[in-house]
Amino acid sequence: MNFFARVFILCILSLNSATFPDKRQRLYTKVVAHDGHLPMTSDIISQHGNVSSLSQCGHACSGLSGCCSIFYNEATKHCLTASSVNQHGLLSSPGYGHFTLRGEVIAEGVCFDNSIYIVGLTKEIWTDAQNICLNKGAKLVVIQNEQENEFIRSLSRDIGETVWIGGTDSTEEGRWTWTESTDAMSFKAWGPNQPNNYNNQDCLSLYMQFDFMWADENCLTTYKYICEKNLQ
Ligand SMILES: [Ca+2]
Ligand SMILES: [Ca+2]
Repeated sequence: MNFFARVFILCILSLNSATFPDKRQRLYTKVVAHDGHLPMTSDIISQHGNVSSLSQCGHACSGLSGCCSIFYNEATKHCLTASSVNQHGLLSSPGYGHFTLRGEVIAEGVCFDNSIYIVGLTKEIWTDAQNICLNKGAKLVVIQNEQENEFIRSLSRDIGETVWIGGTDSTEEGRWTWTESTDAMSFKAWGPNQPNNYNNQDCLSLYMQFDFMWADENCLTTYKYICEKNLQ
């Protein structure tokens, strides 16, 4: 192959890599229940006209801090980027499809209330699960209220087995904290007769046999786990 042919091929290759920059680009899943509606103004991050495709609209979201949802109108080519959008407070506006982030290709994740939840599908002891989350820029889930607890329970039902979340009483027996804080937990959702510290259990799980109510478990048991990454 002569020199000019090589230069030509190199140019084509670099053009391709510019057009398709990253295999880790985000995946979007259509939110059927929200079709034909727009988010409240306070949830909108940016608006774009003349956006040629859904994936271009998704591209606008990928670079934006806090972006978790896109609204795209095929007919008008209008694209809205938004934070996580829950069902309430949507304005009716025909023609728009609502799509929500499902995380990056390497990790299945779902958005809820300004966090991305990433499911760890390997079974790990609690500290290893936490370290894997930290390496993704996340942490084991911190559950702050009933709504988040119900969301994480439904995610766990999809996983179908007990999962680790981010609570522990390893520092002081019976005093449960989230790993990011030394404060005692305020919201709790223990299963029946839990925590019982059976054979010194210091790590928090959503326990399948209790329909994913909370149970203390031995930290060296291996379970799947859920990481949480805050979007704000
Ligand atoms: Ca304990
Ligand atoms: Ca227990």
